[in-house]
Amino acid sequence: MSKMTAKDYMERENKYGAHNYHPLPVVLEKGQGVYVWDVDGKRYYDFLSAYSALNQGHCHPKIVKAMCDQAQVLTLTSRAFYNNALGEFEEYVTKFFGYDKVLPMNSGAEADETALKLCRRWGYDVKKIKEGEAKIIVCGNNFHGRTITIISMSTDPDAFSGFGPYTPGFIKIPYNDVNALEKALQDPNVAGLILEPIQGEAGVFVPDEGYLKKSYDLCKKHNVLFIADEVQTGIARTGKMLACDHEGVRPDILILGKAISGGTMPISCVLADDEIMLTIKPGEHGSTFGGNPIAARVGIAALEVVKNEKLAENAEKMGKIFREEMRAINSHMIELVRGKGLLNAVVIRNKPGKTAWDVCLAMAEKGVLAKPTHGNIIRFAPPLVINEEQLRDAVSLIKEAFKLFE
Ligand code: IF1
Repeated sequence: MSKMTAKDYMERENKYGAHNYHPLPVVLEKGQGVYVWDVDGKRYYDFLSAYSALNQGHCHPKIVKAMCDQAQVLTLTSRAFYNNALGEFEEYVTKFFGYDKVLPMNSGAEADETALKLCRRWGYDVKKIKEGEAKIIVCGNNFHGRTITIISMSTDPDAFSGFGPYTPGFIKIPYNDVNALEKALQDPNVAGLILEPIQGEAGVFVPDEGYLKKSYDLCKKHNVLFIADEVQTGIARTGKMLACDHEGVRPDILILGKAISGGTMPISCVLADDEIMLTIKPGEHGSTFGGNPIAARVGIAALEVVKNEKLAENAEKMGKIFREEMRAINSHMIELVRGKGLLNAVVIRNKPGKTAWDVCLAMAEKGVLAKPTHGNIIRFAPPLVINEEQLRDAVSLIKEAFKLFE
């Protein structure tokens, strides 16, 4: 049997796998730290980090060890019984972020759904909204996952078209618009506001300074829960442990996913204080794998790495260098560079044959992996363990790629 080529791998996926993605034509087989290698042995800088799930870098030894050690002993009990690992994670993560309790799930979407259920239940039990009338305010250009209820919140036809009928109970307002929020909050049936502190999928859209704090204060004024989806912006990605930390905002419900596992397995969770968390009673919510022993050990290890390796500080420092270097590129293709910490994006002036996709193909050729969103925006999000030498080397390769279009 001759060695499979990259083309063979891609054709096999195309034949047997659903076509719900359009990947870059790169077939990876190994990852370590900031690097990945394809099946032909070519090395790349990973500047996507699986959409910020790999903040600690590929295959971090401490996290992989925690995973492998626990996998030899006890992988899953379900929540029908206690086990000796979950409580340790629950204590660690609630103290790490400063909340009374945590509800562990698996995917980010599941954590968002959990937050929506908690918000509605709090609305009925605590705010005394009439049963079935609770509303949740969402922001235009949001991305919170792919379930039917979550796409019911979406304003992106690519996300919701052809999947109706939709879940009711959402009020859509423009992002980064405090006046629109104030107006929507006049409705006494509003139970919560859910938003991303920086809109990732929208193309790393950073709201005005003070937007989060003003939104939080308005929610408190109207007895409405402020729910932060930090699945992508959390775990040190934006230069602080949480993106909300940039404005000193403490969400009533905090949603985490992706890098809370260091990109090893699906781990997500929702954090809240007792008044909110205890509105869900035994048997009213759950998941087979939510909070499993491997996830418990991996979650602790992944957060310890973030703290011990000071990844938030590094993201802040490296992000500043990255934006400075990218803004210095004198290319007619670059409209603007924006971001916070190591969550950045470059907006491209697409022209035929000179689109964001073409740039990503050229960067892959040079040894840097990134992918466009919304056609003309390239998101750059390397693992937060990247050092200055690696960052500057990657930037020089990115510059070479842009030069090809001059
Ligand atoms: C895809 C996007 C990013 C998220 C926020 C919840 C979730 C996500 C803020 C759901 C997930 C992923 C999903 C993945 C690509 C990626 C993505 F382009 F889709 F929108 F990152 F921007 N909240 N984002 O970003 O978490 O259920 O995936 O674990 O669906 O293509 P999940």
